[in-house]
Amino acid sequence: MKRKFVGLSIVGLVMLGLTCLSVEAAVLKHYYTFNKKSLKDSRGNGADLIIPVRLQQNLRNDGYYFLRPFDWPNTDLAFPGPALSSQVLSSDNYAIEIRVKLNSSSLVWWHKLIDPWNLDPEDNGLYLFDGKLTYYHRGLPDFGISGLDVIAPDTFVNILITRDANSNLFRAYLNGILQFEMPDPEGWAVFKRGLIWFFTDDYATYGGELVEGFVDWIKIYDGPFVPLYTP
Ligand SMILES: [Ca+2]
Ligand SMILES: [Ca+2]
Repeated sequence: MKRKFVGLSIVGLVMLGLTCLSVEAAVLKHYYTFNKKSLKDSRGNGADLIIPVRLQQNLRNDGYYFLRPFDWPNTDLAFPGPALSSQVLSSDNYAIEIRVKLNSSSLVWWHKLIDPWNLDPEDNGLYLFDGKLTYYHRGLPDFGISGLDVIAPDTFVNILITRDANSNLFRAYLNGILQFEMPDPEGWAVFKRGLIWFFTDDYATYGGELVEGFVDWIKIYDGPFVPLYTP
């Protein structure tokens, strides 16, 4: 009995050790705070965020309102952004964390949160579907893979997505709780087309899936991790 207890303890310690390692293995490489209306990486490691000049009026001292432009779908304003060069992160092994508030209108039907393929007409990406985190790509059933929890409107939430290059697993977390896990052997969630777009949809669905809300910050890590925080 004692032997068994010791054995379990060692297993427990190893598991704890692995968990800690996996957390420590992911390093925060880029941190976009938007503070003082800055689009720069506060870690000094990366490219600036890109937002059309005329939409920079939606910057505040603590964040950015991503809103459907009033004269959408005119030219550059059809893509409110922000966008970011995909060079700033490992394309297939990463974590991206955002703190956002979402408008109630974005919690009904489809609205795209992150587009990994530079607005490719494939329409691939991380969406909200009826207020739940959802991944859509054409290899999936029509309604993609959805998470568990419906996001509350006008309330700050923490959204974390991770992709593990070893397992090819993509995971999405809401306020630290795993929402879904998606096998991704084909690399739909690999950032490989120049720009990553936040809060912007492509024209495959005529811009009707633009999302509206406010972003406090965006963090980019050099690898996946399991969140340990609580909201
Ligand atoms: Ca779309
Ligand atoms: Ca901020």
